[in-house]
Amino acid sequence: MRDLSYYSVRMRASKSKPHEEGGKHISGGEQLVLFDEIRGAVDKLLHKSLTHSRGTPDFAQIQFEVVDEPVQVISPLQVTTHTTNSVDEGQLLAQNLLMKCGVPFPIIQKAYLLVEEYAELSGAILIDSKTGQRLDESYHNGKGIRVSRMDWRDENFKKWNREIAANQNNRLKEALTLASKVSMHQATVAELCWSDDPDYTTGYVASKKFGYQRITTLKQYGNEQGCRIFFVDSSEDVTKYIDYLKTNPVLIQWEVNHE
Ligand code: PML
Ligand code: MG
Ligand code: MG
Ligand code: MG
Repeated sequence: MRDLSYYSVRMRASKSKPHEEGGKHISGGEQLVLFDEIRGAVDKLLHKSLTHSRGTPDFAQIQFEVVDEPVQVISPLQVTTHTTNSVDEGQLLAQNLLMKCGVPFPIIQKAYLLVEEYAELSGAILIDSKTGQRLDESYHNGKGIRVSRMDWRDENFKKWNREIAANQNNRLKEALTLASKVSMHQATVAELCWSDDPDYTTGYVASKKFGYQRITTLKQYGNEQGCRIFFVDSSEDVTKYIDYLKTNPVLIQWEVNHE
């Protein structure tokens, strides 16, 4: 009988040393595939790790494991793109969008201080949207939370891309997949993200209510400091929230009800 289980395939690559010994993060990647697709997924992730604008890795790990829980299928967030002409304009817009999502301005200011402090983390920082306190410090030695076990199957993504997104790139696919999984959880108030890749200045503010709001200039070209922050409703159980982010398998599917 054909094995219909899903497998989580993950990659992380770093330079100088492995991440846990303080090496520079180069690249990470997630796939959620069927058994017959594992080889192709490993190949894609290997290619990603070896051809990255943050540098050539000298450490990489690619692993797969079967996923026991049922896979949840969700729609991608709706995407809106704002073309901005400067980092100041982009950042101001990001802050306004965060406030619209219900994050008070003083908390946003606190979050930006943490961004400076933790710009080298490869995982996401969780911040209490009411107090600005960091919530994930006691997990994973404070190295940030890696959202895992999510994907968007190529065929469905290509269809969405053709009909909705006008030729977007793989980065949008990966970021929108992650943001859609994250914003699904009721503890997420909003996510703020921009890339740590020096050649990519687009980032976004995402939330269930306002969707995936892309902003084309959130940093200067050439800058390697990235940001991924989840503003969290801390009246929810944070340990369970982190478990959801790390372990609940999610597939994105456009037009879930029409296929
Ligand atoms: C990343 O590079 O990991 C984050 C990219 C965020 C923006 C992707 C996009 O919408 O183009
Ligand atoms: Mg993928
Ligand atoms: Mg990156
Ligand atoms: Mg779980």
